Amino acid sequence: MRDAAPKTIYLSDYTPYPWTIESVDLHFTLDPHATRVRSVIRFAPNPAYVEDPDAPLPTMFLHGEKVKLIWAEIEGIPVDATITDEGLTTAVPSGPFTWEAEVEIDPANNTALEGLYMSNGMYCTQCEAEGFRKITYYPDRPDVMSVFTVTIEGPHPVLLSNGNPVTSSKHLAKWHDPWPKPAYLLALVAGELISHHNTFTTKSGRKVDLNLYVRPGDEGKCAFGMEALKASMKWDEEVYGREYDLDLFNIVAVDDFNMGAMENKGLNIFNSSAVLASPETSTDMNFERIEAIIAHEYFHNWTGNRITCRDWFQLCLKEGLTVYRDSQFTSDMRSAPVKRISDVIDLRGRQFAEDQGPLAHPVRPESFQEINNFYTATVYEKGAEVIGMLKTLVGDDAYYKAVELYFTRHDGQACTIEDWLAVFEETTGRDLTQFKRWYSQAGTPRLSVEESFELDTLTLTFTQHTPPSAATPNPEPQVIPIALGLIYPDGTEALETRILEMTKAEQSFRFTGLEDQPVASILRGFSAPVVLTHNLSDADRAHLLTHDTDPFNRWEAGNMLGRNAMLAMIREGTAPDPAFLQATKAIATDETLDPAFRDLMIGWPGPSELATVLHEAGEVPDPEQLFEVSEEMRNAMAETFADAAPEIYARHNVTEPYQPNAEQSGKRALTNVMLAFISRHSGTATAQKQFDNADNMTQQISALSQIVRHGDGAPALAAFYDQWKDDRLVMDKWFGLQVSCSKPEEAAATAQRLTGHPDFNHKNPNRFRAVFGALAAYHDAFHHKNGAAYTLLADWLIILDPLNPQTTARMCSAFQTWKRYDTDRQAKILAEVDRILATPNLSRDTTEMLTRIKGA
Ligand code: B3K
Ligand code: ZN
Repeated sequence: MRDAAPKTIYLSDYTPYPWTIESVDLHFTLDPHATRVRSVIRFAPNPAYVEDPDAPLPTMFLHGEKVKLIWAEIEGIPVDATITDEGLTTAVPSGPFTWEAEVEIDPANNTALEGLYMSNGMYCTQCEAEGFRKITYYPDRPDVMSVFTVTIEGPHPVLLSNGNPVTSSKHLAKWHDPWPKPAYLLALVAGELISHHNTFTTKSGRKVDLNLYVRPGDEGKCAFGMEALKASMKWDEEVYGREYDLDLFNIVAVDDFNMGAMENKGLNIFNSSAVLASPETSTDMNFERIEAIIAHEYFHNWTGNRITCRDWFQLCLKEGLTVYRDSQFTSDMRSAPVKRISDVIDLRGRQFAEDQGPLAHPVRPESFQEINNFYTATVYEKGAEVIGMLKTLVGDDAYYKAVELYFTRHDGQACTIEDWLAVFEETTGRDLTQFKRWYSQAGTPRLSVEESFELDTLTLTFTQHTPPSAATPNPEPQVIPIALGLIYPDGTEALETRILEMTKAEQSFRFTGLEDQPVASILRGFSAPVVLTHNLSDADRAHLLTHDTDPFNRWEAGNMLGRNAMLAMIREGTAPDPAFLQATKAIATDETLDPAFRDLMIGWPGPSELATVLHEAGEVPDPEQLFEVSEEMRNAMAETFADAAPEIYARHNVTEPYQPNAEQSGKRALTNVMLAFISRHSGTATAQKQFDNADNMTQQISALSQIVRHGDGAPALAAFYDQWKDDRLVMDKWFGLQVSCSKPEEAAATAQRLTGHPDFNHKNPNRFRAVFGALAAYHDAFHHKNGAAYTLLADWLIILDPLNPQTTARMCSAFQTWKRYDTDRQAKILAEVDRILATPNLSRDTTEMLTRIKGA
């Protein structure tokens, strides 16, 4: 229900909870529509809150939503409570006391997928951020940590909760988690599940049982996830000295899930798309994502669970750090440059767009209405960039020393960003006051550089400026670590990477003793999340493209050449730049380079990134024109690669048994780009052959997309459907592909047609996102001037909101870039936003998102 006046919560209002909780006992008696939850909770006055232990305590408030109270007692005496939609208030004794209660909940009708709900006959939970209050009455806030014992009664063969099993008999299981935790980490699973089992021995010799629980039929998709888990456990011991702390680690795959996965203590719950993998059904990208998510959730055991957040404003404390840790892991397991480049592409695509629009907020927001709306690219990805900058500034040794101090000092606590920064200040003696602006200021800093060279001295003068936003009207200069190298005209290195620490609005750095004027390679490794303006000539960029020793900046030089080529086509109507085409071909055919890196080097900015760049420059992007120039570039590339593409394709086509490793997936990525050129230039015979012979999803689906784009897609789509109709994860791909391979003017109609398909189920977030995520991500289609995609998405958001506010609200971000476009498109988007906002009883989640998107 929409509140009459939605409440805004402020970071500055934080106060500790008046009680601590010594222990929590929960007893679940499962029933689809009438699950009973009995709770026994031991409260004691919190010394951090009450100055005078004899002073009367305030009345107690417990969160509780959509729970039916059957009875409640304090110290055995029935409670006289005031109950609202948000919780319960009652008088309590002044000393320690025991609360006992029984409530009833309805998991089968819980379509929001928050709290206890059912998915394909199986019970599961999702409690972060504020879902526990839909299970029972409780102080549902992360700074209230306690030891939980959970008993589950139900007719299911598998009954799971956090921690270690205490007793288990037919239809009853008791679990105890010795580690104090906030309620958001509680988990329960019950169902007919099959375990894929393995073990891991920790560095101190503790043998840990590992289980991956899946639905019958999915047993063949567990091996990769299990290996990824073991690799993560080993990596965290080796790199961060973190050992696992229970005898058991369980992962459960669930089909209906609002996000990727959840780090519940000892019982991670995963969207099946984020854990189930097999060569036949998963692409290389799926494998890489699964490995990263398994690592991410596992790493939360220390960064999130053992040390959690004091309040939800501190979300980046666990998420930024854990994303940073999982990116380190992927870099170590695969190719570090490829990982860095992909992360930056993603950051620019999602986080920079967020910062550029009405949803801009600091890494640590200062207010919210619905915390689920703040699981954003800014909190996660920019939050990780901030950790990376800190490490760059203090150096590797100091970084690991500070993190070690953080682990020892704060184990078992609910912490803040201040606690995190303090360990760095103490370890290094640095004052991080200014650095902290990265947490408190919204917006992407613009960094520009002027160069002057005299005799043997190069002077670089940097200026920084962050555009004001509603969240941060008066941004101040940030600490920017600028990784710099210098390359002489003959291609040799004049200066190895060094870190310039910029703290002022304008700052100069001098480099003397140079033999010749070098080309500056600035922001190596993308050392700070800023927009850099460096007016290099195309010749200098080509020089860096060939000679830079930093792989990121090598890629960036090519990326900027591509961007300039695209901008010239847009602004001046020129043909695709032959120099860019040839430089791309030279890299793609350079057999000394890693195929994965070559694959990345063949790219050029897509329509969405170009729209960001044009908006930044004060121009209005025209989606139709962006589509046309992108097509023109693809045609020119296909022509340029007319001879090379079949050669590269033949040379790198992987025929050995499928392995999801970096080496093979790099080759498949490269050959699939070549397949796109071949199909565009010479038709789909090669693609059809690849489609017919493929023994893995990467090759099958990339061939299918070429056939749909450039040939007669219907028979191949039908064959694919027949082959995979019983595999829901592959069917998600089938749905998504048809939208993204449609012509821009037809994609909305395709999506609409697909919503009528018997296999479309809007209640399943994966299927909903397969269709509408694909539509929203397809720039030229989503923003087609006919406005059909805006209307269709709005229609379906109105349908989904009463069922699943979280997924609805998240999808609303498709509208966040509305201000970039012409007045006609703006009006069309705003009309849809208003239409959704006018829906009676719109959720708090969606209301907040759309109100912010519209702006003041
Ligand atoms: N911590 C969870 C995200 C919970 C989202 C709640 N809306 C997964 C993760 O970041 O690891
Ligand atoms: Zn996380």
